[in-house]
Amino acid sequence: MSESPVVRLEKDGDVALIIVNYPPVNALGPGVADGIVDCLNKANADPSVKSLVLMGDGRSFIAGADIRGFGTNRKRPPIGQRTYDVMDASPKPIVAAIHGYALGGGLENAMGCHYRIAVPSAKVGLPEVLIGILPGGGGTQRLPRLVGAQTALEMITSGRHVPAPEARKLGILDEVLPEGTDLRSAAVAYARKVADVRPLPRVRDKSVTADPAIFDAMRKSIARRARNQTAPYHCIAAVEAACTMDFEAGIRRENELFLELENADEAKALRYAFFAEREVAKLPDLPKDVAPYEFKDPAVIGAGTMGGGIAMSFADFGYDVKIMDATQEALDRGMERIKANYATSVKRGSLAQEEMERRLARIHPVAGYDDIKDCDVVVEAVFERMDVKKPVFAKLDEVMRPDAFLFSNTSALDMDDLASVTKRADKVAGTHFFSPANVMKLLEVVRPAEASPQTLMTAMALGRKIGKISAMAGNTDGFVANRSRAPFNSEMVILLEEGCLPEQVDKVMVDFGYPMGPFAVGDLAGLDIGAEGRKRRAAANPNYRKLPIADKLVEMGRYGQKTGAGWYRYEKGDRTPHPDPEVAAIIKQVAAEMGVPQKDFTDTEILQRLLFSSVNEACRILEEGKAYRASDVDVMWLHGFGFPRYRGGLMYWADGIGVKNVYNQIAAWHQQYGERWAPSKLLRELAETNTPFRQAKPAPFA
Ligand code: T1G
Repeated sequence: MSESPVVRLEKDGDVALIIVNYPPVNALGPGVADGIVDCLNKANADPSVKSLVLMGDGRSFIAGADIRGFGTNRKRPPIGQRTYDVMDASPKPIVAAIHGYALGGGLENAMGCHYRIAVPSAKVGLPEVLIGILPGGGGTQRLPRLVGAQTALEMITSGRHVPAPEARKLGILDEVLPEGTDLRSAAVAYARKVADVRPLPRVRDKSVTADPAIFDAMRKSIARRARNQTAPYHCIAAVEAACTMDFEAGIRRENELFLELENADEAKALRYAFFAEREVAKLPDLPKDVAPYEFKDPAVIGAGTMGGGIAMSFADFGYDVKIMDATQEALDRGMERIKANYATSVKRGSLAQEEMERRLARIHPVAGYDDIKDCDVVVEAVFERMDVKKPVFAKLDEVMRPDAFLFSNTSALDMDDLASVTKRADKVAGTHFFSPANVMKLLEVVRPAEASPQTLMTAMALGRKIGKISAMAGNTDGFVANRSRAPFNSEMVILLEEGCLPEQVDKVMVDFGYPMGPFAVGDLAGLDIGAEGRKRRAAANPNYRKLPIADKLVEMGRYGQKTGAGWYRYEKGDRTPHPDPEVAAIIKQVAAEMGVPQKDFTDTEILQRLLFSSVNEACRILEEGKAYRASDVDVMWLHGFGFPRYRGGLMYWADGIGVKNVYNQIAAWHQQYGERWAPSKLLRELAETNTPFRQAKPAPFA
C-alpha cells in the first residue's frame, strides 16, 4: 500500500483506508493534502476497492490547514486539483470517520466525502474567522448545502465548535456512533454498507436558497463584535454566493474572498494571537520531567464577588468545589450572588436551566476550615489586604493536608510575604483571576521565590482545566498584567488634567476596538477599588504621581455605577454612561488648582499616551525577568483587559508602529513630562538595534 510519512493507505478487504498521521492534531501540514490525493487516486485505480474511509491517527481527525503555512509562499494547489475536487470526482464512495476534531479544512475534507460519521465526543466546525480568514476549501459552499444558509452563517461567522450529536441533528453528520464503538471497524462496515449506493451523495449536488434578507440581518447582528474587521463580512459574502451562484462560481468567489484576507493585517494579528496563546503555556526554565498534580477536590475561601466567580469556574468545568467565608451571613450572601449570576445566564439563554442546576449542585458552601481540611487545593479570595490574608494563610497551612496547594487570588500583594507565614512555601503560588472570574479567561499565575516547579505547573494546569488561559507572572507589585496596565490607568487621568474629557478618551479607545472605554470600565469596577491601591502606593513611594481628579471623585462618593455616578452619570437602573457636566467642572477646577496648561489632543496622541506608557512598563517587566516573553504580555492584555484581538496584543501592536518610533515618542514625552516617561533600558536597547518587541530577550525569570 502507498506509504507517505504523513498519510498512509491501508486495506480492509474491499475497503481502502486513507489515514492521516501528522501529529499533534493532523493539521494539513506539508505533504498531507498531496498524500490524501495520492491515496485517493490509488484507491480509485484499484479494482478490488469498492469504497473508501478517510480518518486520522492519534487524537483527532483533521484540525484544518496548517496555520503556520499562512502568510508564507506555500504552494496552494489550484482549484480542480485540491483534495475536495478529487473527492468530488471519485467514482467510489468515501466515508469520513471523525474523532477528536474536524475543523476548518478538516471539516471541508469531510464534506468533500460522500458520508460523514463520528464518535459522540467529536467536534466539527469552521473556525477560520477566528484567525481572520474564511473557510477557503469549499466550506462556505458545502456547509450551507448541508445545514441551510442561516445555520451556516452562524457557524461560519462564530467559528464555534459543534459537538457531534448537534452536528448530526443539523445534517452535517450521517451518523453518530454509539459510545465506545471502535471508529475504524464501524467506518469500514459503513463504507461496505454504502459501497453500491448510487448516485453518490455529493454535497456539491445539493442546492441551497435563502431569503436575501438574512445576509444583511447577519451583517447587522455581528456589527458589534466584528467592528473594524473584514473576515466576518467576507464570510457572509461567501455564504451569500453559495445561495446565489452555481457551485463552481461560488467556489471561485470563495477563493477570491479568501485571497483578500490571508495576508491582511487582521489575519496576521489573529494568527499571532493564536500561537501566542499556545506559547504562554510553555515554561522553559522548569524541568520537563515534573508533571502538574492532578487536583480533584478544590476549595475556595472567601465568598465575595471574586471567590464566588472562582467557585463558579470550578463548577462550570465539572469540579465539586467547597466554598467558605468568615461568617454564615457572608457565605449566604455569596451563594445568593452565585445563584443570581447563573440565573442571569439562564435568562439570557446562554445556559440551560438543568445545566445551571448541575453546576449549582457542585458548589458546596461549608461552615469552616474543618470542612476543607481534606481538599487538595485551595484558592484564597478574601479581602485584598495583607493583614487579612496572612492569618487566613497561616490557618490554611495549619489545617490543610500536608500536600495541599495554597493559592491566592491576590491582584498585587507580595506572594513571598504571604508564603512566609506558612511552613509550605514550596506549595504556595498566586492564581490571580480577573473579574468577573467566571467569565474572564486570563489566569495570572504568580511565582513566589520558593514555589516548587510542581506547584507552578499545578497552578498553570488548574487554569487550563477550568477553561482559563494561564500565564506566568513574576512576584512584583501588580505582577505583570496590572503592573503593565498601571501607567495606562495614570495617564488616562493625567490627560484630563491637560484638557481631555473622559468621553473623549473612551471614544478613542472604543474606536480602537475596546468593547468599553477605560473610564466606563472604571465606573463598572468601582472607583473606590483603585483608590485603595493608589493610597498604598503613595504611602510606599513619596514620588508616586498622585491623581487628584480621581481622588476627588472618590472623596465625593462618586464610585461609579454602584453609586449612580462616577466619571459618568447613570440614570436609575440604567448602566448607560452619560457625560456629566459636574465632572467636567471638577476636572477644570482641579486642573486650574494644579496650574496645568490646557491643550487639544488628537486621537492618536490620546491612544499613544495610554498604550505607549504600558509598552514601556512591559519592557521594564521583561528586563527584570518577571515575564517569559513579550507575547505573554499580549496574551494577558487580550484576555485580561479586552485588548482588540485583531490587533494581536499590546506589544504586537507596538511593533506595527515600530520600536524606534515608540522609543522616540517616549523619549520626547520624557523631556516634556519628566521621570514617569523615562524610556526603559530594554526599550532603548531594542530601538538601538531595531529589534521588534516580539523578539526581545527577557532576563531569566526572577
Ligand atoms: N495549524 C498548525 N498548528 C496547529 C493547528 C493548525 N491548524 N492547530 C493546532 N496546532 C498546534 C498548536 O499550535 C499546538 O502546537 C498543538 O498543535 C496543540 O494545539 C483551508 C484555511 C484543534 C481545537 O483553526 O483550534 O483550515 O504549542 O494546544 O488545546 O478552509 O489546536 O504544541 O507547538 O491548541 O487540544 C482551521 C486550530 C485552520 C484549528 C486542539 N483550523 N486549532 O486544541 O491543542 S485554517 C483551526 C485549534 C483552515 C481551510 C482553512 C486547536 C484544537 P504546540 P492546542 P488543543
